Amino acid sequence: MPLTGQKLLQNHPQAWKEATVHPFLEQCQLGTIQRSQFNTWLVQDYLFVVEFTRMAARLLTIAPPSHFDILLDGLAALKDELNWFKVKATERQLNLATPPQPTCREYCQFMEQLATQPYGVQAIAFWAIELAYNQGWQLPGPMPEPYSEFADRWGNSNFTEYVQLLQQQADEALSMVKDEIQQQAETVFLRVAKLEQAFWQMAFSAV
Ligand code: HMH
Repeated sequence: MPLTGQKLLQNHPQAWKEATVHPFLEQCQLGTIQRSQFNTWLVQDYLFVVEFTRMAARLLTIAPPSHFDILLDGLAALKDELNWFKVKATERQLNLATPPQPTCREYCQFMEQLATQPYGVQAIAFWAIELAYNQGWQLPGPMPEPYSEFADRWGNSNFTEYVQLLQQQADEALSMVKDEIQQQAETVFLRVAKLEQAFWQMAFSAV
């Protein structure tokens, strides 16, 4: 039986819950998150998305042409997202030329070293990273201003559909690889879950 995205979620419900359910998101929904916490998340996530965009570009270089449509949609969405982050940072008078915090740096280094992995492993990581935000921003339920815009960016139905298509592509890639590569995909999935949890915690701990 080949490994699939669904199987990974079934195998690791606790790790995935910790990646997607966090007081940071719950307090956005309650409207009680502090400015410094939210702003820290915003700046660090911009830095993250810059590196995530490079990861998306690398994925394209090894993907089969039949996967280009979805990946190019993803890259176009990232172009829009990076510009949107700049607008949000300006509104909040935040400096995006801020050094990454250790957790952000660790996540970015993880994405960089994924380049050494086969396509199926990179595709699973890419899907898991997008799914984490898709579910994380949706799970608390409708968010009040000014957070609804953020929740909607990753929680909207088009994004949900995009993440499902990424899952299909990752599943397809994994269906053709040896057990050993499937093992690597599972390891990478768990690493994404841990790093997602740590990223929320980093922002939540900001003073
Ligand atoms: C930390 N994970 C993190 N930031 C994001 N923007 C996403 C996932 C989704 O792209």
